[in-house]
Amino acid sequence: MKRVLTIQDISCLGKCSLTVALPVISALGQETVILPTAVLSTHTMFKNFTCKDLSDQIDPIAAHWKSENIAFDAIYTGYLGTVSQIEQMKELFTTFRGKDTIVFVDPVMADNGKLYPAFDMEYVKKNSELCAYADIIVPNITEASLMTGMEYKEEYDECYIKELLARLTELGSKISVLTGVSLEKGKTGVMGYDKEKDEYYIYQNRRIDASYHGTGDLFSSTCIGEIMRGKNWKEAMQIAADYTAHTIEVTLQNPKKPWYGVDFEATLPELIKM
Ligand code: PXL
Repeated sequence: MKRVLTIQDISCLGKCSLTVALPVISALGQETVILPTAVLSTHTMFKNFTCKDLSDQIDPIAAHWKSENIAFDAIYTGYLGTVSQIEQMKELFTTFRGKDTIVFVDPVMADNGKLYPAFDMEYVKKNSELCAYADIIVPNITEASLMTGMEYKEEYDECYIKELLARLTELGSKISVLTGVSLEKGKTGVMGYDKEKDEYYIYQNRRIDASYHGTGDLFSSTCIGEIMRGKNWKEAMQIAADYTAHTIEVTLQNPKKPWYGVDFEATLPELIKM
């Protein structure tokens, strides 16, 4: 069993960030250590959510783990709240990165051409700095265009995606993966680039016309869980893309489907067998 540290917020209700990462990575058979960065009543797509910042807990928790000689096979960061928390992540990566530790950064901050509430261009700049510390980054097209300064497009071709990947790679990670890439009508998926091998990977599956919060977190958690189960990054991306699409489809069949997140609880048993 591998040990994964995942660092993101707890949205008490909302099916995203830690309430997805912990069950998914655990279900994939890996020890999942959590470091909550904030506690919110819900994710930020609800109105009037509460938020308690936990930045002051990060350094003492990390110091305690260090004193216990705790090591991690992977460190996976998702939604973080502030610029100074990103600075804390850089330090934490440096402290806990062993020879074989995989650092996986999902620079969660934007979608559909727009930054999430509470984030600004300074936050974007910090997130692009954090990508330099990563082995694998998994931004969506909005996040990638913000971090690289390239124009955000809803209609594009493979050339545009390759250019985005090239510019993302310049930020410094070994493998850059763009999510939500639609290269054929009716399809969507991922395209990645491995700098060391100079190798591209495209995976497209069926496109489902529904947009749900937390699906990026479901994708990333599945990826890191599968990598820990021994899959290479390309196999992991494919499984994660298929699993996320399938979970959206299952959610759409639920007559009481919640608007705020997907029913991954219903599909987890299938993931385990995948
Ligand atoms: O799923 C990403 C996410 C995580 N955490 C919080 C969010 C969001 C997206 O909006 O608001 C608090």
